Amino acid sequence: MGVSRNLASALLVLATTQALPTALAGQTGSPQAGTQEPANEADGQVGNAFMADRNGDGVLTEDEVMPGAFSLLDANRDGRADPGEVRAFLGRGRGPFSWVNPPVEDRRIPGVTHATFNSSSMGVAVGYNIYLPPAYDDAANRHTRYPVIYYLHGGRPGNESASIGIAEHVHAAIASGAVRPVIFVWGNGGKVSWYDHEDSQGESVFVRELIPHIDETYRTLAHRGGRALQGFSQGGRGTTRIMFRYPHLFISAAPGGPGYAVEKQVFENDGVERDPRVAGGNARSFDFGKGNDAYSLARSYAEDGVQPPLNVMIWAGNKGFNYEASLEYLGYLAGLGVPAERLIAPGVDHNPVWFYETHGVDLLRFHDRYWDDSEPNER
Ligand SMILES: [Ca+2]
Ligand SMILES: [Ca+2]
Repeated sequence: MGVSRNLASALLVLATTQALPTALAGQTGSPQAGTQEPANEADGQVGNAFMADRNGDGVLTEDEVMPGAFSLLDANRDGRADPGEVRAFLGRGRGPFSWVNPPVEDRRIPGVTHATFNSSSMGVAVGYNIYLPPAYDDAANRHTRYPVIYYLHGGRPGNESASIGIAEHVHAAIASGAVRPVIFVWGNGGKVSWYDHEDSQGESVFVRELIPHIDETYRTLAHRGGRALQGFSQGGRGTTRIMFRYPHLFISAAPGGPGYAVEKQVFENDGVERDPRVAGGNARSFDFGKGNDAYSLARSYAEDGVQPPLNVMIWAGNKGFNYEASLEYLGYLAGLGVPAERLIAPGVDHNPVWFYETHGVDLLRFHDRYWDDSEPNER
């Protein structure tokens, strides 16, 4: 019925546009979220959400809301979203956009530090989170340099703490010796997340300012052979655009659960994205300019014949709502002659933390295979 469908659509908008994907699996959402909201308003929103409870059993199930992303709502993944989980879901990811979002107090993760740098192009401070491997500060390692993986969060607007929860899985993989110690960085993609649009230069600030800042501030392998890119959902779209536009910057790149259906739409609309997740007359358009989409940029990359080629892997849960579009895009890359691996998590939906729980080591091993220490450092 219409109400349920509208609500499911509304929840999906929240999940996919408000930096929520990781927030709902025990991760950090927007630090402003939830806590300042009047209880009666929250109650009202929970009540509205439960209009989707078609069978009236007091819990929401996947068939009632959010196919392909239900784990974002059902935080303990027992197949039932109870009022507490729905309240937590609705309470996250709101508040105005900010370039600086430290993790909220109770979501801080050992080994992760929040910091800022000053964006010279925008004239504002921009936040990031950074994980340094356990022995980074040991005197014996004072001359050791480490590879860096950059992680592009999902959702809009940007929030560098949105996916901070995967840090514990990164740390576990390093501590167990499954992969070589790396530095892991979470950036803030700006208002439109990882794209340049009007006064929010998410892509350019990441490429031209954050990466140089990290290379200047930490003991990185400051060259292509020591730099990898990864991102999820909206950040998977961003990863794809950035890796194909700047293939000389990264040795490996791994877009996760990317919204390739939207990228295809942008491709077919000469660079204009009309956000299909917002119903009615409120759909917002973004004009990125012709050629600024994952399809056009892949074709340009293929035509340029970049050598050595970028190492690409697309990762996704096969229950995620972007899964089919990811398969279609893999087919498109194959048609272009662009090699790309795939890492598919069976039974996992649109949730990067869940993916990391089951396949994070494999994802990190993908990057681990390609590190190349032989190039000179640029800084
Ligand atoms: Ca129900
Ligand atoms: Ca539950």
